[in-house]
Amino acid sequence: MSGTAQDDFRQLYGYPPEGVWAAPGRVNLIGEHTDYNDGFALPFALPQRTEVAAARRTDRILRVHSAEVPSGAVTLDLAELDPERPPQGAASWAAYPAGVAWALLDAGLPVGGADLHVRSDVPTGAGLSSSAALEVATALALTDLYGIPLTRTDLAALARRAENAYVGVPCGVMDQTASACATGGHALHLDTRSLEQRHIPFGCEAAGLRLLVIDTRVRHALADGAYAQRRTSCHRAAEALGVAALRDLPHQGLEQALARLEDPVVRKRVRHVVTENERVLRVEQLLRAGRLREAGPLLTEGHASLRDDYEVSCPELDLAVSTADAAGAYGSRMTGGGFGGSALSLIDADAERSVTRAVTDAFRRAGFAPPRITTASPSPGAARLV
Ligand code: GAF
Repeated sequence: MSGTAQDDFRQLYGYPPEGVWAAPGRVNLIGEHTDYNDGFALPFALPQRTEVAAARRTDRILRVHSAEVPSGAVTLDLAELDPERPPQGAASWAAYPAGVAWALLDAGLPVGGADLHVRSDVPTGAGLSSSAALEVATALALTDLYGIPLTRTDLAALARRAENAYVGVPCGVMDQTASACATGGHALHLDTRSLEQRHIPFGCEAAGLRLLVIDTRVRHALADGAYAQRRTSCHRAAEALGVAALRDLPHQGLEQALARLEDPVVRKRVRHVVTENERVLRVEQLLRAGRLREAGPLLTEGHASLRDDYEVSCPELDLAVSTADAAGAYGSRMTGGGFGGSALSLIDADAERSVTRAVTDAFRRAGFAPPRITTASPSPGAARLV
């Protein structure tokens, strides 16, 4: 299959889809591991996206097929969707669309059967939110098909619920919100407590800048315990400090708060979250003032905090960041959950080739697999295409 999502749907199911919906992956400019602490994040949508061609069925069957998975369509009965028994093995990818259908039904929304065909150019496991793109595109398709009016913010919350409760990944709401709500040419300032959003103009190209996305090709899996551990230790620290969430610790009183924590590791985790929230606010101000280059050092500072205090980086991410910075980037950092995945780097437009070469050479010298380096510009969020 190599036509459009519409053509592929028709070929696969023998009739045309009713529409095609798309949702992008994201890069988080700054604000990492803050979203499950009620904090701030500043993601933007990637041009890479997941498309879902879909049509209603008259029964209660959900058939899902992915161009990226060779093992064929997965057929599920809506009445039997059970978070205790998500699809397994070769069909495990189907837990994302199935989880969305389950979350809609669990919220009492009148979704029925559907045939879905998925195709995507968002790299998986690269820290660029391929899961959220699939969830949000599916949620948009099903709610549109069945005339269910949801705000984008509610759609994102529902997609996150699918991931938490059905897929079993304890993520925050940043990725789904970026995919559902971002707008082209803007970064999305997200307050993950109030869910308030501000669209901040982020015109790199007009400023003569580029954002490199350096996929280290070290694959991460958020379901692995380390993400959940970080989350738990943040929640315990908030409890010990008598606040609802680490978001409530003011940056100014940080040292006093840290002094009240016995465990030096927990102290580091808390320091990351509190300083990262502050960095988001400072980067937002710089973006608003059109002082994009000055945001660079805050990106690199954020990386150091993720590496040393939050301990979610890896040698490949550290090498990408230090090499890009040494080759003239204004600043660089890992993006997403970490333990692999991608870094981003803010560079002058005319430094694209030299920084790309420097990072590629450094990876070769270190014996790492070649990184995949692309540029990203802030792109539109989810939409119906056809
Ligand atoms: C992953 C999660 F899915 C997000 O919710 C967020 O916590 C991020 O890691 C770290 O900032 O992408």
